[in-house]
Amino acid sequence: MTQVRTKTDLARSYLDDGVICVPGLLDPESLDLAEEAFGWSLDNPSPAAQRLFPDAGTVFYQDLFNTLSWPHYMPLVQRAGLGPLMARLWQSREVWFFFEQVFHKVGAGRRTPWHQDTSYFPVEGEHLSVVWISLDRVSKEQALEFVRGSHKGTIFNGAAFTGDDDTAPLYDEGAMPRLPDIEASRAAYDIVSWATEPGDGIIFHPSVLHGGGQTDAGEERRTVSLRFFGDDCRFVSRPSVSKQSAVGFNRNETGSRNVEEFYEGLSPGDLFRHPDFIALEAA
Ligand SMILES: O=C(O)CCC(=O)C(=O)O
Repeated sequence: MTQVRTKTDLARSYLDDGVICVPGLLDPESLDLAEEAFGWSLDNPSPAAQRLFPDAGTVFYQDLFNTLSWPHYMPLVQRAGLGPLMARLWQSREVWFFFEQVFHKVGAGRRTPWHQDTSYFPVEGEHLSVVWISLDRVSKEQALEFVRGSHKGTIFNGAAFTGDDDTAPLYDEGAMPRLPDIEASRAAYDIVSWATEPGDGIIFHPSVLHGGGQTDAGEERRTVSLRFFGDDCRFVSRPSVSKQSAVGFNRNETGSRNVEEFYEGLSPGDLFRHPDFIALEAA
């Protein structure tokens, strides 16, 4: 008999594993909206847009937290029902859009270093998700990988995303524990991944360790990664960034708001709120 996963199963898996795959999350119209939004982000880079690992000779591009892009993502978020989906997954009354991130990989590129997104942003809570949507087919070999359940463990120093050592820390040594070398001892970790078709979604807690997702020669991967938060999220302090990171750019020069403006006045332990985060229909 075919096993049908209910919404309750998904919520349980999300809570336990910190990551779930939702085949067919986007219908064809939502997928078109995702393509439009991704195209807008590529055509309108924020000052934080970066070509990562430029010496690799292939394209590994990212941009994020461009507040000018947010209206372009709302039709997708609404059409795909991501607000109500988050509310059901987390049992949260309210859901806010946190920010968008896009990745564009072209050619025989390297893996995304293992990392946790919460190392880069001063927020914690169970009501947090990343919805990762590839506009292109992704094979199991090229899938983004996750360490199941790691969202319940240590929050490590950020990966610096430079050089050959993927555990090289973003913040000063000692500020947070250094990332373990997961690639060097993969068997010691419970690593999960899924092949995806355009329109499938992978939903993960931003504290889950994730990495991988390399592309091969002649291939392109266009990815939209949307972030959401809900009721229980609180502001936490993170070390100040001593090296250039995507968080520290001045976006104002393009008319985008800066990340820091959304944290003004918050002290560690405060509910993570700002009136300019977009509140979504949650039911
Ligand atoms: O798509 C990738 O290679 C990286 C994705 C990622 O790290 C994220 O969405 O947080």
